[in-house]
Order: sequence, then C-alpha cells, then structure tokens
Amino acid sequence: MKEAVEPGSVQGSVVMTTEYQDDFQNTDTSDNRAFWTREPESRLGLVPRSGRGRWMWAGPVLSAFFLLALIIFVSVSNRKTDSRFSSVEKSVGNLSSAVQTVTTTLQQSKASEAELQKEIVRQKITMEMTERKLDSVSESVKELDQVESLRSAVAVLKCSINRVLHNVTASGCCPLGWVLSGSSSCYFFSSDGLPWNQARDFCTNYNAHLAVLKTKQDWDFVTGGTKPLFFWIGLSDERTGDWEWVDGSPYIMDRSQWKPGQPDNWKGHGLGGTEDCAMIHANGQLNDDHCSRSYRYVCQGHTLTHT
Ligand code: MBG
Ligand code: CA
Repeated sequence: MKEAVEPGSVQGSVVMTTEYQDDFQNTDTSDNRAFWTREPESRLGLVPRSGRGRWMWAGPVLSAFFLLALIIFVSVSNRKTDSRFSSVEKSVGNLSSAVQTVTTTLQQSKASEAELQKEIVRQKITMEMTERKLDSVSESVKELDQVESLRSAVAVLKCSINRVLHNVTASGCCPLGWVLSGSSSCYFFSSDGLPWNQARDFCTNYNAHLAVLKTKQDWDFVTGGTKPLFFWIGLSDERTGDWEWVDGSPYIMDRSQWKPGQPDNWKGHGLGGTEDCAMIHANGQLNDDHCSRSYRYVCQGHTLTHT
C-alpha cells in the first residue's frame, strides 16, 4: 500500500494552511483510490476497456489541475502573505526604530538628568564651602569687633592710669567724664538739665559741640547712651526755619529718626513761639521741642591732641 499513501504525502507537503487542507480533505477521492488499487498493467493501460474506464484519466488530470490550482493559489496567497508579512515587517521595523528613538531620548534625558544632578551636587558643595568661608570671615569680623572693643578698653585704661599718675589728660584720651567712641570721638552725656542754647554753650566751652549724628554708628552710639531719658542734640531750625546741625551742615530729613507726627512745630505749649530744637525722646526717636525747656544734653568732641 506504499503507492496509496503517496497522495496523502503530497497532501501533507502541499497543504500550507488550514484553509486549504480542509478543501483538500473534502474532495471526493474514491476514484483515485480505485485507480491506485488496480493491477499495475491496467494502471498503465492507455485504452480504457469499458465506458466507465474511458474516464479513468479524468481523476488524475483533475487532481493535477486541482493541485496546480492549489499551488498557484497557495503561491499567490503566499505572495499576499509575503506582502502582508513585509508590511508587518516594515511596521515592526518602524516600531522598533521608534522604540529605539524613544530609548535613546530616554537615555539622553537620563544622562542629562544625571549631569544635572551632578551639577546640583557640585553647586551645593561650592555653596557649602562658601558658607564655611563666610562663617570663618564672620567669625574673624566678630573677633575683630572684640579686638576693637578690647583696644578701646585698653586705651581708656591707659588714659585713666596716665591721669592718676600724672594728673593730666594724655594725648589720644577723652577728658574726664567723657566717653570714647571709635578711636577719636569723645561724648559727654550730661546728668543735669539746661535749655538748648546753654547746653550748646557748655559743649563749646569744652572745645566740643552738641552732638552731630551723621552716621549710623554715631546715631546708635548716642541713642544707646540716652535711652530712656530726654537729651538735647545739636539739631535746630531756629536760625533759618530749616533743620541744620550746629556745625552749619543741613540735616537730611529721615522720618524714621523722628517720633510719629514729629517734627510738628507745636505752639500749644504756652511758652510763646514754636518748637525749634531737636531732642532725643525716651525711645531714642526725635521730637522738636521748645528750646527754652531744660533737658540733659549730649556733647561731641575729639580726643586731645596734645599733652
Ligand atoms: C508732644 C511733644 C511736643 C508736641 C506735642 C504735640 C506728646 O509729645 O513732646 O513737642 O509735639 O506732643 O501734641
Ligand atoms: Ca514736637
């Protein structure tokens, strides 16, 4: 039965898809079976012996046609499949290149993100180093301040020793009862009260003047010594109506130095005239007041330059 198996093996090798396998299996092969199971000579005989035998060639021919058609169909179908495959292949290609692009982009963005992270870390380190340097500079500044205040204390002590030993005020020293500020300013904070004009004259007698406070350091030093009492300083608008320092320089208005609503040139005091002299109030801010009032006063001078 080896021969009878052959069409089946053709069937097995030809059929590529389930579709065609089904069609093939549905074909009536009863004639084929009859043909292939006959004796060899009649199988080869060209002239049929009976009416039915005359159409004996039809089975194989039809089968051949069918196979040919099947081969063509499968081939066309394969071509279609091929073209579909190639289109799928193209799509997959496109997709993979798109994935590649996305991956590259992601890698690049990860790389730049990593770079950014590194840069942030670098900047942070630089900032911390700067901060440490600033700390050390600020420590040095504090030390300088301490050194300066020590230097001032030593200078004052030297002046005191000199005065005790020689009964004189040495060069670079403030008169007795005056306080040193910085390296060469001397201030006198009175404990008695005088009208503004007399206070001005008192200071002048000591080769000094009522306090002229043009710098923040001067301002802070003096208000630090006056609070919470009232003191006259060297500021007045009596002469011209404009505020000026006793050294003749104009006062540049700074409202933050005055109590709210001041100066108001108030006349309600019953003393006659207006308020033309500036005094430092209890909170360290200015008020214009009647010059005849008696208040403590602050004189400002220099260290002595001769022995
Ligand atoms: C006073 C001031 C005075 C005048 C007055 C006006 C409560 O402070 O000392 O100079 O300005 O206020 O009311
Ligand atoms: Ca006033």
